Amino acid sequence: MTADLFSDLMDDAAIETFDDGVVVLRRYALPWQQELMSDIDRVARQSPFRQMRTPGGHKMSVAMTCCGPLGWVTDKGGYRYQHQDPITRSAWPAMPERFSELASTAADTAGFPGFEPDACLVNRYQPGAKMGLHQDKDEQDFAWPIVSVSLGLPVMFQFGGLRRSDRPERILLEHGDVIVWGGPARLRYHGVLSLKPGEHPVTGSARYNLTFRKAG
Ligand code: MD3
Ligand code: FE
Repeated sequence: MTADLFSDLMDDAAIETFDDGVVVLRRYALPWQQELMSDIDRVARQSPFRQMRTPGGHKMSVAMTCCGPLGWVTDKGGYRYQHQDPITRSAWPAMPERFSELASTAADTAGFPGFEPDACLVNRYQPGAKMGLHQDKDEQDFAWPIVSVSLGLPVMFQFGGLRRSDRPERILLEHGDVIVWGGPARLRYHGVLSLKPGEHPVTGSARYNLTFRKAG
């Protein structure tokens, strides 16, 4: 992509501050959608998508894989980041350059310069897959934001407060949306409602979500 085309596309991208610490870059990832999809394929050929079990023994409906130096895992030993993929018993796949570039550019745009993620969690939702309300708190330093990239079928996202009992707001996450979750938003409860069946030209019957983290 040329620099001119990039500026033209970015002029059209809408930047909204949705809540304290939440910067929404609607459609921001569209220029990279094909490359992102082939990078996801490459990552998943090395470390396959798998449905992990929670410490309580429930199989998650979302299938996950990771790339970068650290990957997030859950099993009966708990939730944690580690350098090895428990399936391949090797290092996670390297973070594709386009991934880290997109994440740090988005974070910079949102007011978090110097963001260099060391973990990218790749979530794959098939129809019916969902993620209950939770906080992301397995990372070392909550001063760094989390950057999320949505690809494929739209899903209703739930954005709660700092207590599980706070009633969540609903936001539709759509193909290409990039959201930077920092500051006071970083520890808010959030989740994803069940994916409705559909067909997307880029991802078929699935939705993918990339979350970039500075975990270590
Ligand atoms: C708000 N993923 O992987 S992305 C997760 O769509 C996760 O797959 C969802 O929650 C998904 O942990 C939501 C949006 C998101 C990600 C991380 C957050 C919102 C967040 C961390 C703090 C606050
Ligand atoms: Fe989360």
